[in-house]
Amino acid sequence: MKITDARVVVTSPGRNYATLVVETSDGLVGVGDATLNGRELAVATYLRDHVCPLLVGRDPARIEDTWQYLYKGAYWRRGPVAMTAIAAVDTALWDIKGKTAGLPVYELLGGASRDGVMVYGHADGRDVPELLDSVAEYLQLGYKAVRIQAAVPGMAKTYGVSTGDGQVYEPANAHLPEEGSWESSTYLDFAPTVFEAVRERFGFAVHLLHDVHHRLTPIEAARLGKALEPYRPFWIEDATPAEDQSAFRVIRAHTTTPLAVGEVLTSIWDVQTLITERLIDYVRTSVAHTGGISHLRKLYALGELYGVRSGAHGAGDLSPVAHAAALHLDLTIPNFGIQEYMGHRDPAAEVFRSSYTFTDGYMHPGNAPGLGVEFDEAAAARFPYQPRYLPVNRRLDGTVHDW
Ligand code: CS2
Ligand code: MG
Repeated sequence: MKITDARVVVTSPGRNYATLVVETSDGLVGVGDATLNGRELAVATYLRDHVCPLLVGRDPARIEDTWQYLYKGAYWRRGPVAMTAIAAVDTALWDIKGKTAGLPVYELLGGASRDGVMVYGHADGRDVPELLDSVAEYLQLGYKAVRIQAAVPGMAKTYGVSTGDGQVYEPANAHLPEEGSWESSTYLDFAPTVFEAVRERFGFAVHLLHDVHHRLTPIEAARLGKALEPYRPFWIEDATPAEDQSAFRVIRAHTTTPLAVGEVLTSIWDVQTLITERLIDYVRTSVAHTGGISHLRKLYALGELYGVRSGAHGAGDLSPVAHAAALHLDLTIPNFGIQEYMGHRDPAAEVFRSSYTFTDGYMHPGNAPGLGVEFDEAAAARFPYQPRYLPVNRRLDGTVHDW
């Protein structure tokens, strides 16, 4: 069997997605998510101009060889654009391999290690009462774990708080980057009160997660971790910018609150210190941005050696193809922790027809051969790309800050 065509489809059903479609001489089609929020066209170009021409004629069954060929053959290593492009190819080839074998991808990865994948949803509120109502909705749906984000009093906008349009929160919603404002001291005083209110209303049975979104200094993050200990968070995420791996030594020295990091990191080398020094408890790298199934399973295997569990990124800007691939991996690895599941804005389901299921707080990828996601190119053509950027954040004095 040979690859006969490889093409990138950029579409915008509810938000922009880039999808790689790989066709073979046996008539099989594999898909991979190539979406990088706010930089979708960069990955599309990397694939169209520098990768797809190299795929035609290759044996799609040689997944690892293709991964090494694309990674080492580029000479320039790592980074979100290249690793998202390689991830799209890798995922599409695993999809094809599953279809060739007539098996769901998880069976090719060693079979199920659990019956379902525990997921967490995104509860949010423009104030604490609205957040409490949002948490109640997720518990009603059967979620065992909920991320909690509330608007910080006095801040014009806060990350993670939807506008209340009833759709999945999408931060890349402007033709040019919107500018946000931020003050850590206000947030540091407010965050513990949010946890206190949620625990008071719902008790300790529900897992509570929180995303700091890269905004604190290491010692501020240590202070937050310590302040939240009485409320037993499942994790605080991205407490300080992830690329400063040694900064987590400072946080670790002050608090037992579990730490999750990794959604902006894109290779095993970028988390090597975090994992081998046990500086984190959950690694958030995603199948869509970390070189695909082949590379992420190696990263998880490293984590297994050091007691670090998976907590994969699963925001709405990772397409249903990426979510399906994540669930196949999540179902099999021994050190699974939790999977983010934000869902997707309408009308994404008109373009991506997925077979994964949600039941009482757990998900399953389904047993369709391959990934179990059908990509409808005719439907995709109805939703042309729209230039969209993530916000840029500034401190109150105007200094650019982490968003
Ligand atoms: C967030 C993401 O889900 C999360 O943990 O950090 O929603 C992130 O803001 C987006 O993926 C950025 O595109
Ligand atoms: Mg995050």
